[in-house]
Amino acid sequence: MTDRAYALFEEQQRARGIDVELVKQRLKSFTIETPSWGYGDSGTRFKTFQKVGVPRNPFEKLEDAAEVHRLTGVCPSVAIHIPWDKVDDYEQLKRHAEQLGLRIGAVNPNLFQEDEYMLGSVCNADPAIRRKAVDHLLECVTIARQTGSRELSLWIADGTNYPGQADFRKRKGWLLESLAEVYRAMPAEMRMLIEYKFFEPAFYHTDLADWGMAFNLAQKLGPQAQVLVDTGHHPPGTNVEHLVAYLIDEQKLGGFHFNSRKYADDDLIVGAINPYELFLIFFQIISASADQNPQVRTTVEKIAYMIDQSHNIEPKIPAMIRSVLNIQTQYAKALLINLEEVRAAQDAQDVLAAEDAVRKAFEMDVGPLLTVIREEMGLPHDPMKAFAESAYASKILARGKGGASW
Ligand code: LRH
Ligand code: MN
Ligand code: MN
Repeated sequence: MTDRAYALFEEQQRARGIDVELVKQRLKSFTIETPSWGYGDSGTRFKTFQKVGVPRNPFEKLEDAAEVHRLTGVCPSVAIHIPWDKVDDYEQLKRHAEQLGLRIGAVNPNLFQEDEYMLGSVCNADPAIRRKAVDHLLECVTIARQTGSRELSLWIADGTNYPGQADFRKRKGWLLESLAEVYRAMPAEMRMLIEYKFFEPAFYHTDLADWGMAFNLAQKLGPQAQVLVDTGHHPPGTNVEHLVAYLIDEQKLGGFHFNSRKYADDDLIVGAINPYELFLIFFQIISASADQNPQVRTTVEKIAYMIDQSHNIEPKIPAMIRSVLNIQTQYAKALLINLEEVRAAQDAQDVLAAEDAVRKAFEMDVGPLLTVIREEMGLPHDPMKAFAESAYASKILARGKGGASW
């Protein structure tokens, strides 16, 4: 059945002028980073449900991530969050990752869980608290060096709850001053990815509220600083694919935190709520990967695709596998857009033909293509089923309840 379905798929795509071999190659080399915190117990402000089999420490989180990589073949790196993944010896953590066929991905500092940060971290009016925050960021640069990580991924939770509570412009200055010190400490091959969010935990203003502010900051810091787009961090209605295209064109898109949102920063499984948005993001990326400007092409090549989800009610490893498969599905669909057809319709200013050239790829069934790719990569056809039947799924039950939160 698969063979026949794939043969038909290939024939149809060739007839549409799609280079199927190239599509397959691109899918095989498309990698997705999973977050250590997505394997731990996480919750809402109302409740964190404790699950059986959750990893008890950063080493076990890596083991779970390795299982996701073993079954999907495309998740060779894992993002860490400090201090959630604090260990005595980071070189040992690096070696553990390597032994599992993984590497440490982005290092995420945490400036939102200490009492002192209640009124801000790098934007706090108190210089001693700003110093503490910058020292933590510098510590994370060191951890990135020790673990072989190439990205320092920053989210600044600073903001205020009431008008007049603090001086916006002073805080803007402290933010730049603090990040500039960290930027100067980074080795040449390290990137600083700057993430923004429009609200939460503060509800009146957030110091780094949107992509424009992150972009401005990255411009001021220099070429090693880029913007990170977390798909859940925008007000409803935001045209995320547009800002993605804009940032790529400015060579300032550094990476993604993928997840789904219905309302705000819901952190649900990517592709579960609005798969068309994800598909349209990939359309912009794929379209820019054929840009005439080599710097735009290099920007696209370096995009870090990361998942950032908190699995509150879902079993953690299957939730991560589902997320990876959803991303792959939308990427595969976007690779089936005939860019020449889109261009011709745009040149002819034929609105309906242009929309059709994009949408019809979304409506195609890429199941047979993904099955064949998995077969060629020596992977299970159905990674979800393979995990459910795996020895690993039963083995981790011995960990019991009370694993690591985050
Ligand atoms: C903030 C955020 C950021 C954090 C992560 C746990 O909402 O998206 O990336 O590091 O969640
Ligand atoms: Mn995020
Ligand atoms: Mn978030």
